[in-house]
Amino acid sequence: MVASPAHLAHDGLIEVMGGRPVPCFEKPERITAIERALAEESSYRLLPSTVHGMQPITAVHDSDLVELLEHVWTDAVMSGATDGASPLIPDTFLVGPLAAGGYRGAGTARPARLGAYCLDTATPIVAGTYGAARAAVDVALTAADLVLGGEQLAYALCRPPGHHAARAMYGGYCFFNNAAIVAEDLVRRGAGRVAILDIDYHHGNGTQQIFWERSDVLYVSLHADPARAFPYFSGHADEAGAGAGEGFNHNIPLGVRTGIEDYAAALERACAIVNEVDPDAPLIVSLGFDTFERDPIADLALSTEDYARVGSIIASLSRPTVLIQEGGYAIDAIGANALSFLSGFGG
Ligand code: Q9C
Ligand code: ZN
Repeated sequence: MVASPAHLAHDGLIEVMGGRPVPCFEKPERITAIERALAEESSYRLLPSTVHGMQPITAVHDSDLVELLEHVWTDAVMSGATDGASPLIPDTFLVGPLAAGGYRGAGTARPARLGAYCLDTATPIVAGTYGAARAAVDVALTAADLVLGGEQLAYALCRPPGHHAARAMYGGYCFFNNAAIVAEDLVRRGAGRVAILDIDYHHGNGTQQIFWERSDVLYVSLHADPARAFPYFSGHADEAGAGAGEGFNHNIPLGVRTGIEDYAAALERACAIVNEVDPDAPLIVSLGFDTFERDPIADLALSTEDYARVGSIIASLSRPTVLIQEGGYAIDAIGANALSFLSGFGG
């Protein structure tokens, strides 16, 4: 497993949920809990990340988004847009006719310009956010390096998560799309067919958007039906990709309280799609534990023991695999859930 302590400084204080400020669900303890659980099992090695630079990020994300995230906090402190303690959460969003012609708020002060790039009110920015997001990308790319170097499995303890981040949009607790960045990097290193299997509770709208017109990166996702669940506006079963990418995007929406039997059947379907494409690069798994029965912001019904079955189904693909941590907010169980998944995987 690969981790970086840089995520500890992304401690966002509050998110706005249903009109109310609440303590962030996406907090540092998520990753420290997994690290602690895995450290108790001598079979798992914890490795530091190595620096991979900016190029893999700008290969996926609009440089305006990257530049905005890099400088917005310092700008906000200097201009008084934050008192230095309150996080940045935009209050004015660029939508509809205002967004016509590709206008993205050029000329508007950076803290306000966040509203042209942000999906929701749940993704606060503080002093350590940019550094944490950069480090999460390094963690993911380091795990990919390990698998390319011959490991059958590597687990990237990314935080912040990534799959809601699109080419020019952040949100859903995500800033840079760690899984998409690994996928694109694999293509640039020569892969012809890459597959991303997304088993977070939420649809990975960002990953879908980034590869929507691409036939060289398959995206297959199991998630709560967007008719009831965030991110609401994508993840329906009929979204199949466009142009060359048509047929390389697969969404499998799940009903309320889906348990392991139905979940396993859906996952087998997803795995069959991966096998049809037969990737020539490591499999990328966007791994969320917010499918857990007691997750505080979700409504599926997997138990700790069920994750062993989930791990074993994915392991039966017999492909070198990079696990990229996405969501999972039941802090008291996330370590046990990760251990259960890994034991089922046989890693
Ligand atoms: N009313 C990930 O799991 N808030 N992101 C939902 C619903 C945002 C989840 C609010 C949830 C983001 C990586
Ligand atoms: Zn999620």
